[in-house]
Amino acid sequence: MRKIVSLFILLMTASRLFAEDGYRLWLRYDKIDNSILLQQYRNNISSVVINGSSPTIIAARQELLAGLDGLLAKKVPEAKEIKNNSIVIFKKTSGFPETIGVDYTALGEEGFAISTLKLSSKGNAEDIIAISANTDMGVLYGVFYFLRLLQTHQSIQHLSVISVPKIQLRILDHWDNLNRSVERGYAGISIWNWHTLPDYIDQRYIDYARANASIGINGSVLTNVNANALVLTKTFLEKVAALANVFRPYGIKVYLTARFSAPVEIGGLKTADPLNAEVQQWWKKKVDTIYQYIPDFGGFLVKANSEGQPGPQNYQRTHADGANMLADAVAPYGGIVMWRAFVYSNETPTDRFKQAYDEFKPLDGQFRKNVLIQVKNGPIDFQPREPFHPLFGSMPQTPLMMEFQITQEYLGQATHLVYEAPLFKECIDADTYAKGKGSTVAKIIDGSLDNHSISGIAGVANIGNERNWTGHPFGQANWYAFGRLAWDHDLASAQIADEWIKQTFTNNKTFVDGVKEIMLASRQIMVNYMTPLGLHHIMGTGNHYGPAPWVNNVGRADWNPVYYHRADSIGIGFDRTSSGSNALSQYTSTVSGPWSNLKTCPDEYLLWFHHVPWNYTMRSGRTLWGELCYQYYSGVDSAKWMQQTWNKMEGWTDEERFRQVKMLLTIQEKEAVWWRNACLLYFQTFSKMPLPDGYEKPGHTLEYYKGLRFPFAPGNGGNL
Ligand code: BDP
Repeated sequence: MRKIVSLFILLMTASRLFAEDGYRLWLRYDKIDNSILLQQYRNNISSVVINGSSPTIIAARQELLAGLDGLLAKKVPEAKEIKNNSIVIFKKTSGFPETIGVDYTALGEEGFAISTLKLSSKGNAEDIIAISANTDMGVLYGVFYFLRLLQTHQSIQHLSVISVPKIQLRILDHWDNLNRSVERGYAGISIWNWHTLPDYIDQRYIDYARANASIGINGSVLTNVNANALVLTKTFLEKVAALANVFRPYGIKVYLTARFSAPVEIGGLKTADPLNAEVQQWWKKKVDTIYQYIPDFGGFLVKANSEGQPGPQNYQRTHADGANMLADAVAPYGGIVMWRAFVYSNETPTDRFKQAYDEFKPLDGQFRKNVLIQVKNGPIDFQPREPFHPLFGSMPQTPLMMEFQITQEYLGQATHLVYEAPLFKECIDADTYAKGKGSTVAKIIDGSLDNHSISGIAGVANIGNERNWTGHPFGQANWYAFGRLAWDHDLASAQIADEWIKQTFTNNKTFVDGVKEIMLASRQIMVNYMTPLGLHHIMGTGNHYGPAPWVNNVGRADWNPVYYHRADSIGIGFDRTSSGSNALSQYTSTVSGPWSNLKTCPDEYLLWFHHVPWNYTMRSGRTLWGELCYQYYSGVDSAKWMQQTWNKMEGWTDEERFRQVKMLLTIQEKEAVWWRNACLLYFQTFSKMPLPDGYEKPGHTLEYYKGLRFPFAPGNGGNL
């Protein structure tokens, strides 16, 4: 009996060890569970021939062999000689025997080609699959692409793939502090263990690099934009160098945030004035030191004169003065400066919406060639829905870099399933009309509209040290989608979801279809139960968790939800037309025209731009109040639908993640109800109109919702 019990315990432990804990992300490489396909793949892949021995090629080799080993459940031998059904990976210049009909000039530095070929150099025609590129990195990207084909059960016959990234700098911004707290992090603490670096190399650093390379991310800003100058000291640079060494073979450059006052704080100078010669000299020397540690250091990301951060304006200098000083310091090494446009000043009484544009547009043309201005997707702050930022299209002489937020600061944090690709796409596809029709945000950030030689996109990471990296298992999809869109902004949200589900869970059609439906609907569902019709920034102050539209007592006006919704006895919404703040004038007239007119403004942006009477008749025929109620209630109904749809997935995927998601969807539904009730009860104090008939009554009073407190809510600045 005892034997049986211990055998049982042993089996249980073994199954625990192999339980799906989400750590492997979308790189699981489990055996193909379709026997016909498995046989085909096995027939088509008999050996692997690898040309080259650089660290990147070694990484590609390891990935390919491990991937095939898992997916085909057999050891694919590595061979020196090309044979029938070999997979051959090589760099163009590596002396591969034949030209293979690929136009290598089109592939650039990072692109790759995957081609099925008949190789006839040795008499017999041999069928092979060639993964080739101009660079080792291109080869590695090609290997990941090839493995994705297998993981998503695609055919590998007659391959003729050419893939080249549309944007050059594809970067994750970590808002990680040196004490390992993460500003707006909901997945544990920072993955950078500064204390044990540089000697202890956590396997996670390597897997982080693999995951990023698999989706084409090629840069990582390691530290919070609310920067700590200490990271620029030798003690930390040594640690940064250790991470850079891990990332290098995977094509990922390291960047740091530069605290503008560093010359004073760690350099002992009296000023950080960017026009002061000593300050300039200090930064030059600092940069020399950084490059001694990290020869391929990417450059700096800077938040200056925003939310209390120091900057050039402390010395009556402009953002251009500040950015250019740093740009001059990194230029000799090929480094860049990403200078953030997320600035708004307490003293400026104008609408916060307008401030970044007012500040930066006049500086167009004044930045050095190696400066990119990093602009958030919308004018306020990563809301569930924002119109595109008016700076896009307004600074033709300056490369503008996109800043998206992957971490769900305002999107239900790590307990809500919200697939962000539709949010990213909505902004990328928006037409600015800067140079007439077709001047999309995509063409601005990829540099093609104004012929810029550098281009970039950044996503604020949602990664922490939780076993599954992102807290919510579906947070991984947002990391994945960001990378895929950074590589190719033309990809559709549905395709990205499809790929991700198949690699992360299963290729089973019932599961893929059901889950894809949930994912694609999830962003709009969240908008409906949180901030329908263009409401924005009505989340709890500080932690941004849950609804708090009533808050009106925070020090500065534009940190109060009441500043944004402006509800009163007449109506609700922020008048940004010419009779209000006139923020709309920052867009081209083709864009602002329809948005300025209450009749033509799309419902989803309505309260972004108009103060609308409660009894205004909407397109639906309902009053504004009725429509608001309708949207909040349908948001909750849809959250319930998400739960029901997920419940049908039981059995199609592993028990562990099924249960996790099920519990999280329960929280999401509960919080959707909370959002709906709290917001409608509060807005009702202005509208004085009843809930339409047939709607379930709120379970609590407004006072109850106002009284809720969340003392240790995660991701609140430096909170651990
Ligand atoms: C806001 C966050 C704040 C960040 C800031 C920024 O609430 O924690 O520091 O953006 O982007 O979204 O600088």
